[in-house]
Amino acid sequence: MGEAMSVQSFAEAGLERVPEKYVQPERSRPSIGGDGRRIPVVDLFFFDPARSGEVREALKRACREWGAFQVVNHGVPVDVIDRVVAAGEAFFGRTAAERRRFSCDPNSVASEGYGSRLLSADDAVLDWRDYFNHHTLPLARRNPSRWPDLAGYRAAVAAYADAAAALARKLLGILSECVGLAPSFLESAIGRLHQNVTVSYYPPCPQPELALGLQPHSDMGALTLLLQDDVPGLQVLRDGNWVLVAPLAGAIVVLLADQTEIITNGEYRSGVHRAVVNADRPRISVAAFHDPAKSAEISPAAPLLSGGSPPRYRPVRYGDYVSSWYGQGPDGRRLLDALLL
Ligand SMILES: O=C(O)CCC(=O)C(=O)O
Repeated sequence: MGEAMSVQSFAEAGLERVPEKYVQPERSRPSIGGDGRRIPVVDLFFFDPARSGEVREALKRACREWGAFQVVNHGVPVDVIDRVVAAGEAFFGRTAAERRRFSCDPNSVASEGYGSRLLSADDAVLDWRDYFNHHTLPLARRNPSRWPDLAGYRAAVAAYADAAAALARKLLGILSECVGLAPSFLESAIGRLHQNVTVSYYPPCPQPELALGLQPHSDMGALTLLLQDDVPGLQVLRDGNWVLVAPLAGAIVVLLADQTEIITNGEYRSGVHRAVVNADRPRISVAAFHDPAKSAEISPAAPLLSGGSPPRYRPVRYGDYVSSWYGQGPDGRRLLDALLL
């Protein structure tokens, strides 16, 4: 992994203090926040057409107010979820030498494989997290021979990637309708769906009050589906308060990402989130990011614009947006705000 040590190897060495590179400035340190609110849990009723009215109402509210919600009865089989989480546990349960066989290229952003350090800036505070990033869609990007050769691992990641993409497509269809667009609008605006599946591993942290598992950010692409195990850690920002997303067995967290906010001209918000860590138990999450092609030109949907509703965001080529995200990194502001008109 280049010069970077994995966070897991610090944790396994029994460090009593967090190394300086992982200490957040005071203003960014985690708080046991929250104002009693909880992110919405939306029952999708397995997409039963007889329940579509109430599902749409609940989704619309969640997308406008939070940009983040959990879904249940979503149609992704429990064993597909359990197997991908177990695959992550199996990989991070291997020795450091075995994990390092799959190290990603530390000099190329979002490269495939095992890594720890996301940002290129030398002065960035580091996240208390290791990860394994898989390229899963389009299928031409999917090469399971680059993934760990543990029993069942590759099949588990591929099965989850396919199920997550099917759910993401269904959600994009309903979310289009909820904002008054044709069901195919969001997916067509995104173009060929690109998907990465990232398993994050947050080792126990000796000083969890000083570090973050993942710094605050909104996701760059269109829509993220996130699985978390039973260890709490994900927090979503709402009106200046960090709200913990309590793990709910079998549920999937949906995070709207920046391009969806642009296309819906701000009708929907992208969800700002972060991960906090704890001193006692490792935590695993599995994020399936659904993104536009780098060549896609993203702009507010024409049917949503009128004299009284002018565009609120400048158009952007998705590849340029990604480059500036990695160039700048999460710094407490949303990159998206730079496109506001
Ligand atoms: O682990 C989590 O709960 C958050 C993961 C996440 O935000 C990400 O992978 O971008």
